[in-house]
Amino acid sequence: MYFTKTKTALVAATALCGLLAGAAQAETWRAWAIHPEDYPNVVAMQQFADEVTEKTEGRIEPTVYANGVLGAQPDAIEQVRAGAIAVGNFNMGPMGEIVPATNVLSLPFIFRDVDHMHKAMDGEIGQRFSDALSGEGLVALSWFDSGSRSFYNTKHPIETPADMDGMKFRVMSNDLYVQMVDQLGGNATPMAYGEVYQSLKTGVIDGAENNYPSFESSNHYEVAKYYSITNHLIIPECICVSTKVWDKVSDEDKAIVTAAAVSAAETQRELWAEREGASKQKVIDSGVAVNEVTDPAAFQAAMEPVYAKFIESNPDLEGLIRDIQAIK
Ligand code: GTR
Repeated sequence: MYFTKTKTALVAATALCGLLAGAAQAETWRAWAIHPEDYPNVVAMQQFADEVTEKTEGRIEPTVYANGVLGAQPDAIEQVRAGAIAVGNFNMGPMGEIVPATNVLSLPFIFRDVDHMHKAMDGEIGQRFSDALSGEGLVALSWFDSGSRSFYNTKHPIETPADMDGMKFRVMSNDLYVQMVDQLGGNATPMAYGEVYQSLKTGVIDGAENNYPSFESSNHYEVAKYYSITNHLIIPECICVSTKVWDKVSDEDKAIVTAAAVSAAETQRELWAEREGASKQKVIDSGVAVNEVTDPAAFQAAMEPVYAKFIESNPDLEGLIRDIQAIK
Protein backbone atom coordinates (compact mmCIF):
# COMPACT_ATOMS: atom_id res chain seq x y z
CA MET A 1 0.00 0.00 0.00
CA TYR A 2 2.69 2.41 1.12
CA PHE A 3 4.73 1.32 -1.83
CA THR A 4 1.84 1.85 -4.30
CA LYS A 5 1.29 5.36 -3.00
CA THR A 6 4.98 6.15 -3.19
CA LYS A 7 5.14 4.83 -6.71
CA THR A 8 2.06 6.76 -7.78
CA ALA A 9 3.50 9.93 -6.26
CA LEU A 10 6.81 9.30 -7.96
CA VAL A 11 5.20 8.71 -11.33
CA ALA A 12 3.06 11.83 -10.96
CA ALA A 13 6.06 13.92 -9.92
CA THR A 14 8.11 12.53 -12.77
CA ALA A 15 5.37 13.29 -15.29
CA LEU A 16 5.12 16.84 -13.98
CA CYS A 17 8.88 17.39 -14.20
CA GLY A 18 8.75 16.04 -17.72
CA LEU A 19 6.04 18.52 -18.69
CA LEU A 20 7.86 21.42 -17.09
CA ALA A 21 11.15 20.60 -18.70
CA GLY A 22 9.57 19.63 -22.01
CA ALA A 23 11.46 16.35 -21.60
CA ALA A 24 11.09 13.33 -23.85
CA GLN A 25 8.35 10.80 -23.03
CA ALA A 26 9.25 8.08 -20.55
CA GLU A 27 10.25 4.75 -22.03
CA THR A 28 7.86 2.16 -20.65
CA TRP A 29 9.44 -1.28 -20.51
CA ARG A 30 7.41 -4.47 -20.24
CA ALA A 31 9.28 -6.98 -18.08
CA TRP A 32 8.54 -10.69 -18.48
CA ALA A 33 8.54 -12.97 -15.46
CA ILE A 34 7.22 -16.51 -15.26
CA HIS A 35 6.70 -16.91 -11.52
CA PRO A 36 4.13 -15.55 -9.06
CA GLU A 37 4.63 -12.16 -7.39
CA ASP A 38 6.06 -13.53 -4.14
CA TYR A 39 8.69 -15.72 -5.83
CA PRO A 40 12.29 -14.51 -5.25
CA ASN A 41 12.89 -13.81 -8.94
CA VAL A 42 9.77 -11.69 -9.27
CA VAL A 43 10.41 -9.79 -6.03
CA ALA A 44 13.90 -9.06 -7.39
CA MET A 45 12.52 -8.02 -10.79
CA GLN A 46 10.14 -5.64 -9.04
CA GLN A 47 13.06 -4.17 -7.08
CA PHE A 48 14.90 -3.76 -10.38
CA ALA A 49 11.88 -2.00 -11.94
CA ASP A 50 11.44 0.35 -8.97
CA GLU A 51 15.12 1.23 -8.82
CA VAL A 52 15.28 1.93 -12.55
CA THR A 53 12.17 4.14 -12.39
CA GLU A 54 13.50 6.03 -9.40
CA LYS A 55 17.11 6.50 -10.46
CA THR A 56 16.32 7.43 -14.06
CA GLU A 57 13.71 9.84 -12.67
CA GLY A 58 11.10 8.10 -14.75
CA ARG A 59 12.97 8.23 -18.05
CA ILE A 60 12.70 4.44 -18.05
CA GLU A 61 9.76 2.85 -16.36
CA PRO A 62 9.64 -0.94 -16.32
CA THR A 63 6.43 -2.79 -15.39
CA VAL A 64 6.78 -6.39 -14.26
CA TYR A 65 4.25 -8.87 -15.66
CA ALA A 66 4.40 -11.95 -13.43
CA ASN A 67 2.94 -15.45 -13.88
CA GLY A 68 4.04 -15.67 -17.50
CA VAL A 69 1.06 -13.58 -18.64
CA LEU A 70 3.14 -12.15 -21.50
CA GLY A 71 3.60 -15.64 -22.94
CA ALA A 72 5.47 -18.92 -22.57
CA GLN A 73 9.23 -18.66 -22.06
CA PRO A 74 10.52 -19.58 -25.54
CA ASP A 75 8.07 -17.10 -27.13
CA ALA A 76 8.95 -14.43 -24.61
CA ILE A 77 12.66 -14.80 -25.41
CA GLU A 78 11.83 -14.21 -29.08
CA GLN A 79 9.70 -11.20 -28.15
CA VAL A 80 12.59 -9.69 -26.23
CA ARG A 81 14.96 -10.29 -29.14
CA ALA A 82 12.42 -8.54 -31.39
CA GLY A 83 12.17 -5.64 -28.95
CA ALA A 84 8.42 -6.18 -28.36
CA ILE A 85 9.10 -7.00 -24.70
CA ALA A 86 11.98 -4.95 -23.27
CA VAL A 87 13.37 -7.24 -20.59
CA GLY A 88 12.88 -10.64 -18.97
CA ASN A 89 14.13 -12.95 -16.24
CA PHE A 90 15.05 -15.94 -18.38
CA ASN A 91 16.27 -19.40 -17.52
CA MET A 92 19.19 -20.57 -19.66
CA GLY A 93 17.37 -23.85 -20.39
CA PRO A 94 14.99 -22.66 -23.10
CA MET A 95 17.68 -20.18 -24.18
CA GLY A 96 19.78 -23.00 -25.63
CA GLU A 97 17.58 -23.33 -28.69
CA ILE A 98 18.39 -19.71 -29.60
CA VAL A 99 21.91 -19.19 -28.27
CA PRO A 100 23.73 -22.53 -28.73
CA ALA A 101 26.61 -21.72 -26.36
CA THR A 102 24.15 -21.50 -23.47
CA ASN A 103 23.39 -25.19 -24.02
CA VAL A 104 26.59 -25.88 -22.13
CA LEU A 105 24.65 -24.77 -19.03
CA SER A 106 22.01 -27.40 -19.79
CA LEU A 107 24.42 -30.31 -19.83
CA PRO A 108 23.36 -32.48 -16.89
CA PHE A 109 25.85 -32.40 -14.00
CA ILE A 110 28.03 -29.75 -15.68
CA PHE A 111 28.23 -28.05 -12.28
CA ARG A 112 29.15 -30.03 -9.17
CA ASP A 113 27.05 -27.72 -7.02
CA VAL A 114 25.65 -24.20 -6.85
CA ASP A 115 29.00 -22.80 -5.62
CA HIS A 116 30.70 -24.14 -8.71
CA MET A 117 28.04 -22.46 -10.85
CA HIS A 118 28.60 -19.14 -9.05
CA LYS A 119 32.35 -19.32 -9.52
CA ALA A 120 31.84 -19.84 -13.24
CA MET A 121 29.06 -17.33 -13.88
CA ASP A 122 30.46 -14.52 -11.74
CA GLY A 123 33.82 -14.70 -13.49
CA GLU A 124 35.22 -14.71 -16.98
CA ILE A 125 33.10 -17.71 -18.02
CA GLY A 126 29.90 -15.79 -17.28
CA GLN A 127 31.25 -13.10 -19.59
CA ARG A 128 31.58 -15.67 -22.38
CA PHE A 129 27.90 -16.50 -22.03
CA SER A 130 27.01 -12.80 -21.99
CA ASP A 131 28.99 -12.36 -25.21
CA ALA A 132 27.11 -15.24 -26.83
CA LEU A 133 23.77 -13.76 -25.76
CA SER A 134 24.69 -10.32 -27.06
CA GLY A 135 25.35 -11.89 -30.45
CA GLU A 136 21.67 -12.91 -30.49
CA GLY A 137 20.03 -9.67 -29.44
CA LEU A 138 20.09 -10.06 -25.67
CA VAL A 139 22.06 -8.09 -23.09
CA ALA A 140 22.60 -10.15 -19.91
CA LEU A 141 22.83 -7.68 -17.05
CA SER A 142 23.07 -10.06 -14.10
CA TRP A 143 22.66 -13.70 -13.07
CA PHE A 144 20.04 -15.18 -10.78
CA ASP A 145 20.11 -18.48 -8.90
CA SER A 146 17.79 -21.29 -9.79
CA GLY A 147 18.98 -23.96 -7.37
CA SER A 148 19.26 -27.47 -8.69
CA ARG A 149 16.62 -29.56 -10.39
CA SER A 150 15.45 -33.05 -9.47
CA PHE A 151 12.73 -35.39 -10.72
CA TYR A 152 9.25 -35.67 -9.25
CA ASN A 153 6.42 -37.95 -10.25
CA THR A 154 3.01 -39.33 -9.38
CA LYS A 155 3.99 -43.05 -9.28
CA HIS A 156 6.88 -44.07 -7.03
CA PRO A 157 10.29 -42.97 -5.75
CA ILE A 158 13.19 -43.01 -8.20
CA GLU A 159 16.28 -44.64 -6.75
CA THR A 160 18.08 -45.70 -9.92
CA PRO A 161 17.59 -44.84 -13.61
CA ALA A 162 15.69 -48.14 -14.00
CA ASP A 163 12.89 -46.64 -11.89
CA MET A 164 12.23 -44.10 -14.66
CA ASP A 165 11.57 -46.81 -17.18
CA GLY A 166 8.50 -46.05 -19.27
CA MET A 167 7.52 -42.98 -17.24
CA LYS A 168 6.62 -39.80 -19.10
CA PHE A 169 8.39 -36.66 -17.91
CA ARG A 170 7.74 -33.08 -18.90
CA VAL A 171 10.94 -31.22 -19.81
CA MET A 172 11.62 -27.62 -20.80
CA SER A 173 11.85 -26.81 -24.45
CA ASN A 174 15.38 -28.00 -25.33
CA ASP A 175 16.41 -31.18 -27.13
CA LEU A 176 19.18 -31.80 -24.58
CA TYR A 177 16.55 -32.56 -21.94
CA VAL A 178 14.82 -35.01 -24.26
CA GLN A 179 18.13 -36.82 -24.65
CA MET A 180 18.74 -36.65 -20.91
CA VAL A 181 15.44 -38.34 -20.03
CA ASP A 182 15.78 -40.84 -22.89
CA GLN A 183 19.20 -41.92 -21.63
CA LEU A 184 17.72 -42.48 -18.19
CA GLY A 185 15.04 -44.74 -19.66
CA GLY A 186 12.05 -42.39 -19.41
CA ASN A 187 10.02 -40.65 -22.11
CA ALA A 188 10.41 -36.88 -22.42
CA THR A 189 7.66 -34.47 -23.39
CA PRO A 190 8.65 -30.83 -23.92
CA MET A 191 5.82 -28.68 -22.60
CA ALA A 192 5.19 -25.11 -21.43
CA TYR A 193 5.58 -24.64 -17.68
CA GLY A 194 2.01 -23.40 -17.33
CA GLU A 195 0.60 -26.68 -18.64
CA VAL A 196 2.41 -29.01 -16.29
CA TYR A 197 0.04 -28.89 -13.31
CA GLN A 198 -3.00 -29.95 -15.32
CA SER A 199 -1.01 -32.56 -17.24
CA LEU A 200 0.21 -34.14 -14.02
CA LYS A 201 -3.29 -34.11 -12.62
CA THR A 202 -4.91 -35.72 -15.64
CA GLY A 203 -2.11 -38.24 -16.14
CA VAL A 204 -0.97 -36.84 -19.49
CA ILE A 205 2.49 -36.98 -17.91
CA ASP A 206 3.79 -38.94 -14.91
CA GLY A 207 6.35 -36.44 -13.76
CA ALA A 208 8.57 -33.46 -14.38
CA GLU A 209 11.72 -31.97 -12.87
CA ASN A 210 12.46 -28.72 -11.11
CA ASN A 211 13.95 -27.06 -8.04
CA TYR A 212 12.13 -26.88 -4.68
CA PRO A 213 10.73 -23.34 -5.07
CA SER A 214 9.23 -24.08 -8.50
CA PHE A 215 7.96 -27.53 -7.46
CA GLU A 216 6.21 -25.82 -4.55
CA SER A 217 5.01 -22.49 -6.02
CA SER A 218 3.53 -24.20 -9.10
CA ASN A 219 1.59 -26.55 -6.79
CA HIS A 220 2.99 -29.52 -8.68
CA TYR A 221 3.79 -31.00 -5.26
CA GLU A 222 0.08 -31.34 -4.60
CA VAL A 223 -0.20 -33.94 -7.36
CA ALA A 224 3.29 -35.40 -7.71
CA LYS A 225 3.94 -37.06 -4.37
CA TYR A 226 7.44 -38.40 -5.03
CA TYR A 227 10.46 -36.10 -5.25
CA SER A 228 13.75 -37.85 -5.88
CA ILE A 229 16.87 -35.78 -5.39
CA THR A 230 19.12 -36.17 -8.42
CA ASN A 231 20.34 -32.53 -8.70
CA HIS A 232 20.88 -33.21 -12.38
CA LEU A 233 20.64 -29.62 -13.60
CA ILE A 234 21.92 -26.36 -12.11
CA ILE A 235 20.84 -23.70 -14.57
CA PRO A 236 21.47 -20.00 -13.97
CA GLU A 237 18.99 -17.34 -15.04
CA CYS A 238 19.54 -13.82 -16.31
CA ILE A 239 17.99 -10.44 -16.37
CA CYS A 240 18.24 -9.97 -20.11
CA VAL A 241 17.36 -6.76 -21.95
CA SER A 242 16.58 -6.56 -25.64
CA THR A 243 19.52 -5.18 -27.63
CA LYS A 244 16.98 -3.27 -29.72
CA VAL A 245 15.79 -1.48 -26.59
CA TRP A 246 19.26 -1.17 -25.03
CA ASP A 247 20.69 0.61 -28.06
CA LYS A 248 18.29 3.49 -27.46
CA VAL A 249 19.35 3.97 -23.83
CA SER A 250 21.82 6.75 -22.92
CA ASP A 251 25.13 5.77 -21.33
CA GLU A 252 24.05 7.37 -18.08
CA ASP A 253 20.88 5.31 -17.94
CA LYS A 254 22.69 2.14 -19.04
CA ALA A 255 24.85 2.48 -15.93
CA ILE A 256 21.76 2.94 -13.75
CA VAL A 257 19.94 -0.03 -15.26
CA THR A 258 23.01 -2.27 -14.98
CA ALA A 259 23.55 -1.35 -11.32
CA ALA A 260 19.86 -2.02 -10.60
CA ALA A 261 20.13 -5.46 -12.22
CA VAL A 262 23.24 -6.33 -10.22
CA SER A 263 21.62 -5.32 -6.95
CA ALA A 264 18.43 -7.20 -7.92
CA ALA A 265 20.54 -10.33 -8.39
CA GLU A 266 22.04 -9.90 -4.90
CA THR A 267 18.52 -9.68 -3.48
CA GLN A 268 17.37 -12.65 -5.54
CA ARG A 269 20.20 -14.85 -4.30
CA GLU A 270 19.44 -14.02 -0.67
CA LEU A 271 15.71 -14.58 -1.11
CA TRP A 272 16.41 -17.74 -3.05
CA ALA A 273 18.33 -19.31 -0.20
CA GLU A 274 15.46 -18.56 2.20
CA ARG A 275 12.78 -19.74 -0.19
CA GLU A 276 14.54 -23.02 -0.92
CA GLY A 277 14.35 -23.92 2.75
CA ALA A 278 10.76 -22.76 3.11
CA SER A 279 9.60 -24.59 -0.01
CA LYS A 280 11.35 -27.77 1.04
CA GLN A 281 9.60 -27.65 4.41
CA LYS A 282 6.22 -27.03 2.82
CA VAL A 283 6.69 -29.91 0.39
CA ILE A 284 7.72 -32.31 3.16
CA ASP A 285 4.92 -31.18 5.48
CA SER A 286 2.40 -31.84 2.72
CA GLY A 287 3.36 -35.50 2.72
CA VAL A 288 5.55 -35.66 -0.39
CA ALA A 289 8.02 -38.54 -0.09
CA VAL A 290 11.47 -37.04 -0.67
CA ASN A 291 14.41 -39.38 -1.26
CA GLU A 292 18.07 -38.95 -2.14
CA VAL A 293 18.79 -41.30 -5.04
CA THR A 294 20.83 -44.27 -3.90
CA ASP A 295 23.21 -44.27 -6.84
CA PRO A 296 23.89 -40.73 -8.15
CA ALA A 297 26.86 -42.02 -10.15
CA ALA A 298 24.51 -44.13 -12.28
CA PHE A 299 22.59 -41.00 -13.32
CA GLN A 300 25.83 -39.22 -14.16
CA ALA A 301 27.26 -42.15 -16.10
CA ALA A 302 24.09 -42.32 -18.20
CA MET A 303 24.87 -38.80 -19.48
CA GLU A 304 28.09 -39.80 -21.26
CA PRO A 305 26.37 -40.25 -24.66
CA VAL A 306 24.68 -36.86 -24.25
CA TYR A 307 28.08 -35.18 -23.74
CA ALA A 308 29.67 -37.16 -26.57
CA LYS A 309 26.94 -36.20 -29.02
CA PHE A 310 26.98 -32.58 -27.90
CA ILE A 311 30.73 -32.24 -28.33
CA GLU A 312 30.58 -33.95 -31.69
CA SER A 313 28.02 -31.46 -32.98
CA ASN A 314 29.54 -28.45 -31.16
CA PRO A 315 33.31 -28.98 -31.26
CA ASP A 316 33.83 -25.25 -30.69
CA LEU A 317 32.16 -25.53 -27.27
CA GLU A 318 34.34 -28.32 -25.91
CA GLY A 319 36.86 -25.80 -24.55
CA LEU A 320 34.14 -24.03 -22.61
CA ILE A 321 32.95 -27.32 -21.10
CA ARG A 322 36.48 -28.24 -20.08
CA ASP A 323 37.11 -24.76 -18.62
CA ILE A 324 33.98 -25.07 -16.48
CA GLN A 325 34.91 -28.55 -15.34
CA ALA A 326 38.42 -27.33 -14.44
CA ILE A 327 37.12 -24.73 -11.95
CA LYS A 328 38.06 -25.90 -8.46
C1 GTR B 1 11.86 -22.74 -13.30
C2 GTR B 1 12.48 -21.54 -13.97
C3 GTR B 1 11.54 -21.02 -15.02
C4 GTR B 1 11.12 -22.12 -15.97
C5 GTR B 1 10.63 -23.33 -15.23
C6 GTR B 1 10.30 -24.49 -16.15
O1 GTR B 1 12.75 -23.28 -12.33
O2 GTR B 1 12.73 -20.53 -13.03
O3 GTR B 1 12.13 -19.96 -15.74
O4 GTR B 1 12.23 -22.45 -16.76
O5 GTR B 1 11.56 -23.75 -14.26
O6 GTR B 1 10.54 -25.63 -15.77
O7 GTR B 1 9.81 -24.25 -17.25
